[in-house]
Amino acid sequence: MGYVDKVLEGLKTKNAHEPEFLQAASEVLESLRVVIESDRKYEDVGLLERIIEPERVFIFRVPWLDDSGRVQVNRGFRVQFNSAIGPYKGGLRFHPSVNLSIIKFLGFEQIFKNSLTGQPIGGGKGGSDFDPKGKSDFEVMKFCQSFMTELGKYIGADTDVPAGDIGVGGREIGFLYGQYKRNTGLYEGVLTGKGLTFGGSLARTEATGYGLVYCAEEYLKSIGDSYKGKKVSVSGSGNVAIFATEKVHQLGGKVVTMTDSNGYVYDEAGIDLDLIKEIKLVKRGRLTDYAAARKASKYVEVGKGKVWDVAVDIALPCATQNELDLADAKELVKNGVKVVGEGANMPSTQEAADYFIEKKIAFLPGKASNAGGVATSALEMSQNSMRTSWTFDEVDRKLNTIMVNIFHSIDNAAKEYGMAGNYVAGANIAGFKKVADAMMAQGIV
Ligand code: NDP
Ligand code: 2IT
Repeated sequence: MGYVDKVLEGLKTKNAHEPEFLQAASEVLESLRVVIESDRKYEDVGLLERIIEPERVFIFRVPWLDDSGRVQVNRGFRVQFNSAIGPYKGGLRFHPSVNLSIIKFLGFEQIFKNSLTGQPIGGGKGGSDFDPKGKSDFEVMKFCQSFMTELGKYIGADTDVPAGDIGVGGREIGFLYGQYKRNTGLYEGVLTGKGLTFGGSLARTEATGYGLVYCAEEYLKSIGDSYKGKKVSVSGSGNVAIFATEKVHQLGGKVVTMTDSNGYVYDEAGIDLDLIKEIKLVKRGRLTDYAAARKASKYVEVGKGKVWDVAVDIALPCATQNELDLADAKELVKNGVKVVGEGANMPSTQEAADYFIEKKIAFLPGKASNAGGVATSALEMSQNSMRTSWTFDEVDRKLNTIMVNIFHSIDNAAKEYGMAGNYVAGANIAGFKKVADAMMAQGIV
């Protein structure tokens, strides 16, 4: 049995109860086969066994008082996965579905994503099964304070720097930052995605969505094409979805869909961004509110059809893991999709991703195409360390350059290993090599 198969077998036995982590780790190991099996040096130092094991995992109790004075208890997580190339870096997710498997899959993906950005950041992720939906601002604050009182023991500007993810935006980062400062007395860049008045970077809010669109734009340029006149579907209606839509519109394309966990809207004239921002970012409302305000749009409830049934040139899944399965991929391809760019983390199932690649669709995997968010977080860390702040245009230009470089590094890695156009393999290989080199140079740790 080859080295990769041996490690895969151990992975499955040890993590049988962690399906999302198994999915993410198996995909990476499978596509590293060509690299690993051509050189014994990785096996000699047990590199794969080490890279699939987090350096450290924290699981903790988060007690807080709700508005009626009742005690609520949630579970908190932080996975410090890999610090070979820099301090742990990765978001916090607050969603009722959060468990160890989901945080480990996200932390594992983050190692390779962060490596692809070209910046000195290791991989980590955290979060809680707390659901911010339907909670008052005070409840969210009390939860965040309790969460940080525990998490704060394990993080720091030079050790582990969390940020946002699903359910964690500017409001939550503000509360978390306030409590960290209060508990430690340190005014340091321990979180990214901070408010602009206390160390946040311009363009961090927009960065993941913009970066996704820049990455796909570079692919389009490579075939002499652009967004002009393209019809685009977006899923999700949160941070990533909104700013991906904004950038597509700026570049001449038209986004016609958005989703939330209750359904999707189809707006033939193009999503009205001012309206969606007002509903989602200000009122914390639902897409049903959008449909009610835009009579010309169509609303389809969950269970009565999927957003991937809509015929488009480009699809940008920006909601959550495994939201696009093989049947959806077949429908998209049948209807003529040419590019699929993942804004979310692992939104396509393995079967869907394989199908896109088989059908020669330009499939840009999340760990490359959504790396603009964390890359701009690293730019925020740099600005904090230098005690300076760059203009929006400066940060946006750097983000654009990073995404262009990411596209070419995954494209080149795929070509180098005889898999031209397979950006999944390209991203895994290019991301892995830098981390593996650093781990080997640092000895068996
Ligand atoms: P938000 O919380 O801002 O938005 C999430 C959106 O996805 C909402 O519209 C939400 O709908 C929908 N959604 C979430 N979970 C589910 C679910 N289980 N089923 C159906 N819909 C769901 O999060 P972000 O926009 O920040 O994150 C979206 C994705 O992008 C995630 O996969 C995240 O990991 C990834 N990502 C985020 C980055 C960032 O910088 N924020 C960076 C890189 C990747 P509803 O309101 O109904 O829950
Ligand atoms: O998945 C991701 O890359 C994020 N949620 C952003 C992480 C970060 O540290 O900015």
